[in-house]
Amino acid sequence: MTEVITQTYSDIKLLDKVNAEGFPIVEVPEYNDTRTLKVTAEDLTVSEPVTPEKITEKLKIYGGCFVRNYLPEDVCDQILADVRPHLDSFRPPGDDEFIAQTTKRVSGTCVKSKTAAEKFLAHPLNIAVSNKFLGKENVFRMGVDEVVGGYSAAQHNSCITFSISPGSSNQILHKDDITHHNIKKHQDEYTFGTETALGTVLALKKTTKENGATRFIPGSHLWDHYREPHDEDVVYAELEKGDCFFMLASCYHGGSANVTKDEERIVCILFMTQGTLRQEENIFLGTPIEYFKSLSIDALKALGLQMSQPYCGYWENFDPISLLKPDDEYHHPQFRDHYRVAK
Ligand SMILES: O=C(O)CCC(=O)C(=O)O
Ligand SMILES: [Fe+2]
Repeated sequence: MTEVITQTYSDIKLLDKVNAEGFPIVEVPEYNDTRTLKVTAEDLTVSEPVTPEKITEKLKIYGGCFVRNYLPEDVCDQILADVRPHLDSFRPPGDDEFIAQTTKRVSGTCVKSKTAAEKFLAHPLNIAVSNKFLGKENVFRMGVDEVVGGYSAAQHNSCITFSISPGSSNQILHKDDITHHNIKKHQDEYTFGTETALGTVLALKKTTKENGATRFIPGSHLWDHYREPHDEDVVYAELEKGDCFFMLASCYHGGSANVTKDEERIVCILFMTQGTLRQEENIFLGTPIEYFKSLSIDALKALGLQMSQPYCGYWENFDPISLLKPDDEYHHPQFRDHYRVAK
């Protein structure tokens, strides 16, 4: 059967060469954009009193924004106490260049910690800013004489607690909206409606450049899809416990090397997404897991229980089918193809 792909954006040129490791070498389209934003942490910090409008303004310009004293320290301590047993029993999801083996990731933090759900996810600033970037309001004709309005609020996308241990190296710079195949063209000014996710990074302990603070490239939310990210353009999201860093998912970022002897770098990263990025029917709530285990892999794939490449729809860091069908021959890579860009 021929595969039909209805939406695609891969205008790369195969050069008919492979490198020493066997990866095909490609040329990517020119992007002709060299803008860099040289900013300090102060430029990225909102003043008191913090309002959704002030955060929105910073995000439009820089793609990132610091909010100091976002949550009280005892709330952070409670979230950490709730996830600590899960960090202790963490199982790395296998060989993956993107997910370092020295980093522990506790996914589903908002179901493992009620405090995370009530205080971090439901934080009024998170809700207001997420709705500004991800909420949708539209009117629809219903028949001949009626027009109705509908509002789709932003919703939880993921909430992962990341622990980076001493000895870890820099995570590759990436955008988290690759999970939604969000393709952006160069923008001179930020355009609302181009975002599929918005993140908040909460420090559960003091986070420094030395112990692995998330680094990000200010302004990269306005870049062309193919522009390359360089480490010399990053700003480190250094945070005191309880501080928060807001970030659009279309910004390049990554966890960083932990060069300390004995400090754990621990943050909780929540992403919100558009309310419409889900299935119309919620068939998962209340359906016994045995039902899904009884289905064929083909039926499970069509129900959406196979992850969408890359990294969308995992359960506990694994593809749900590998958990539902542990005895079957099944492997679903995160990337269908892997190339090296010609230099
Ligand atoms: O650990 C961090 O600071 C960032 C992790 C991250 O961006 C990711 O795994 O997607
Ligand atoms: Fe990320």
